[in-house]
Amino acid sequence: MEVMAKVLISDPLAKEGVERLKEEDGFRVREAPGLSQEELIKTIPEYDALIVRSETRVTEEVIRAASRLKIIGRAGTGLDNIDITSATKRGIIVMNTPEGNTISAAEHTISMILALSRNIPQAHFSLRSGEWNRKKFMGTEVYGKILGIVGLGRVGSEVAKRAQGLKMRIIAYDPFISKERAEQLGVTLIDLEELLPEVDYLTVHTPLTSQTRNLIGEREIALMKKDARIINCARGGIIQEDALYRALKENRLKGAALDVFEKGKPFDSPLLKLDSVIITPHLGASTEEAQKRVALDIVLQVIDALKGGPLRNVVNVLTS
Ligand code: 9EZ
Repeated sequence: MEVMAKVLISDPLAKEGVERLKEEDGFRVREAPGLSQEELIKTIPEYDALIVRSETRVTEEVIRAASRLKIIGRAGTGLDNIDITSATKRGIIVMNTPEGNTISAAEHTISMILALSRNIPQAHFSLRSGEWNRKKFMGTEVYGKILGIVGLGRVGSEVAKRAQGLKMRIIAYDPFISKERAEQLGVTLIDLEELLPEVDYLTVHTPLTSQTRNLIGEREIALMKKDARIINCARGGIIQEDALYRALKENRLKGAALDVFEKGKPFDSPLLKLDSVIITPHLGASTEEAQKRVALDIVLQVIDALKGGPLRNVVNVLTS
């Protein structure tokens, strides 16, 4: 059969997705992880679709060169590496896979809540260095504690269900969620300013938008209890790092667990030097199951779109 569509996969993609794409009649697939920007610009004119994860930088220059490109598919959620505005101007559809990561993100959040409560990373490295210090790492139970969830969408609601299994009490702030939905989940909806003084743990699960950037800043932290802990496994920048650092430094918060940072990689952040902070390098979606799921999801979405079928999880609004 003649080639109807050429698809470039420019980041490592789980084989479940790649194989499904190669099985598709009339599709020619090239896997080229680690292309330089220059190589990408040179080769992109051949392709009808581009599939990426988080590494490939789909810049304005790439998009300008992409004369046949109809679709950019992101296996995963974050879109920081794609110039959506440029794609939209050229009429290129950008889609992601917001569902496949959900369970992994929720599980990572629960892991962070427990690791923070029991000082697991700190104790691990203490024992490794030859100390046997049981007093220093005295923890707290999560049983009966209040978990505040800001953003009760896909991930936030899965966190709520799991935290209920740990017998935590859950309150949430989300201006876009109905009372009925919250009630269904056994969660009490409450305004942010009323939530903050109540919580023992605060976890955020919103997208990063102009409304959610710095949503938790100096003023909000000041409303919290001094022994409260903060978790961000969602998007860097929802919690203002400066304000968080100052609060931890001055013992106005008990601890923080971060999987995401204001500036991608946090090597210069003073937060890294605080014993009350535990960190992971954006591992929320880094599970075999999530990577298989998002690879297959994006491939099926791109196949449908190229065949003129349904468009799913499009993130840009194309006008005429
Ligand atoms: C904002 C949000 C949730 C929220 C959720 C979604 C665009 N957006 N914003 C503030 N989907 C909680 C607090």
